Amino acid sequence: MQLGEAEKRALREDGYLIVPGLVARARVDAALLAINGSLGEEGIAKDRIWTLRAQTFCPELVGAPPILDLYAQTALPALAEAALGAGNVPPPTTGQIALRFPQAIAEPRDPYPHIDGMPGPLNGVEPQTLYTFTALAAVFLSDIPTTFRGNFTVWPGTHRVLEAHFRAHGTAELLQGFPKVSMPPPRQLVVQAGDVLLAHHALAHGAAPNVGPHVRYAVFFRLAHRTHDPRSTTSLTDIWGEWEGLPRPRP
Ligand SMILES: O=C(O)CCC(=O)C(=O)O
Repeated sequence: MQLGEAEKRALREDGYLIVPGLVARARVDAALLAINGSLGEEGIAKDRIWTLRAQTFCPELVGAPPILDLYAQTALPALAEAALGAGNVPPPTTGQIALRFPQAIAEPRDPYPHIDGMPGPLNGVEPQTLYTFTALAAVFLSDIPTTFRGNFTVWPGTHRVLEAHFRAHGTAELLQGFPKVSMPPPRQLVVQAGDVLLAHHALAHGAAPNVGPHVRYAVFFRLAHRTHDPRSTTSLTDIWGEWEGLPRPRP
């Protein structure tokens, strides 16, 4: 697979790309069957709901074929390698099952931004450490036709804003929270089941509240270039170093 100029531009400038319909309906349904089957069998422990939300629902499924096949048996590896370079993307061994349940909120607001791997009380990242990777890939399992339906929400271009900030101030601030930088308006992504997102790890994002009638289903894969060290912050201060499929922007 080759990225077209518009796709390269979207990744470079906005920090993300959506590929409509990359995953076939049968694979979406196989994943939904596994997830809904697990919810029916295992239920959700009420006292763990915020941890499951921060980490993954249905933890027993994260390495199971219906989840991993959303990556391995689709064109996602080809897409990832088109962006990060051929042979550079070890297949993920787990996929995060991200469900966003409906909430009765009268005046829903945009979510707060974050980048993954900042330490938090529930997300499994140890205090005083950062966990970095290269690219976030999402497979959407639900149609999200409008805003405030648990939409994956991005702040376009913030991977570049953050790179400039981290170059000037270092990355240690991330141990305390998301840096105060100038942010563009958020964009709640409207997608269909089977659409795929590929985003830079340093792109600010969040999950919008879901005030619709249906659960929002998605699976996230965290992809690291084969040379990536998850404890290194180089990929935050040199955001294109691991994206070998994209020409480096001119300084
Ligand atoms: O569920 C979503 O749409 C966003 C999830 C998220 O922000 C994350 O897992 O880091």
